[in-house]
Amino acid sequence: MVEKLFEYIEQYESIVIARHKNPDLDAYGSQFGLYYALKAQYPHKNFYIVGDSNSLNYFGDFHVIPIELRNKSLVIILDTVAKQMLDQVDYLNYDTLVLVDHHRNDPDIDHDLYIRDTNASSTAEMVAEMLLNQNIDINLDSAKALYMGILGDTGRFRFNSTTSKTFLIASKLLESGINIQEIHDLVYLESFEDKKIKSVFFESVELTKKHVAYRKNTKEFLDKYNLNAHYVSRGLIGQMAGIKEIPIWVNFTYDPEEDHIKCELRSRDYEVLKVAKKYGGGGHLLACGCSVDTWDQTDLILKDLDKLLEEEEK
Ligand SMILES: [Mn+2]
Repeated sequence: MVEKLFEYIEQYESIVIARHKNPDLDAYGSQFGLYYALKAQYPHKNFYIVGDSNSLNYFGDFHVIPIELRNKSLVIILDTVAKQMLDQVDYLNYDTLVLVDHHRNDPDIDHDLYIRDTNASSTAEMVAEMLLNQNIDINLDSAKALYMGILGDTGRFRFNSTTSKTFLIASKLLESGINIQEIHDLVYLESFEDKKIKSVFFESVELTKKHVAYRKNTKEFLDKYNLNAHYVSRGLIGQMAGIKEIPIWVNFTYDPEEDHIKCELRSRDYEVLKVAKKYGGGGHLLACGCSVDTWDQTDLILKDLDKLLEEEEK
C-alpha cells in the first residue's frame, strides 16, 4: 500500500498535502514532515501544503492554490478520514486521493488508497516509518516536525499508544540532529497567564458519583478570560489527567463559532469511545470527542460514563 502511494508520488507533478482542520501537533507534524522530506527528494515536483492555522503553528505558512491545480493533483490527506474534519475543497478536488491515518473511524471520503495503522501512536509516526522504509532522507526540518507530531499524540511518550516502534522511530529522528531541549521549550514552556487560567479551570472541576471528572466551560468563562473554544477544549483537558481517583475525565466547551458544545473524553483504562460514538463522535478508544447541542445532553453523557464505570469496574 505504501509502495502504491510512492508510485503515485512518482507519477504526479503536483502534490497537495492536507490534514484536518484545527490542526494539532500530529496534523501539523505529519504534514510538514512529509512535505520537507518529499520536497528534498523530488526537487522538480511541486508540493503544496494547505489548511488553516492556529496557536500550535510552530511550523510555517500554507499555500493557497487554485481549484484547477487541485483537480489535476495527487492529494494526500493526513490524520483524518472524516469529511467533517476537512474543508470540502480538500476531499472533492483531486485527481487521485490518498488517506493516511491512525484513527479507528471508517472513511466517509471517496479515495483511491487508504493507508491505515491503528497501532501507530500518531500519523507522524506512520509518515516517518514510510519515509524510512522507502529510504527517503529525513532531513532536519522533516525530523523536527515528525518528532513534534509524535510528542503531541503520545503526550511526550507517556500514553499507552506509545510502542517500541514509536521509540525506534524517535531514535531515527534523533539521528537527523534534532535538538530535543529546543523542541520542548518551543512547545511546552507556558506563560504566567496561561498557568493562572489553568488554576481557575481546575478550581471548578466537578465529580460525578462514580468519579468522572468534568468541567463545563460556558460562553461566560471563555469571554471573561478571552479564550478560544478550541484551546479550552483540547488544551485544558489535560489538567484533569493523572489523578488517582479519577478514571474518566471530560471537558465540555461551548463553541460560539459552531454554536454547539464540544465534548472531549479521556480515560486511562475505560473505552470511552463507545460513549463518544453514541453521540456521533469518534477518535481513539481512550481519547475521543463528540459535539452536542445542549448542556442537558452533556449530563446524559456523564450518566453514560457513570454507567460504563458501573458495568466495567476494574
Ligand atoms: Mn493524530
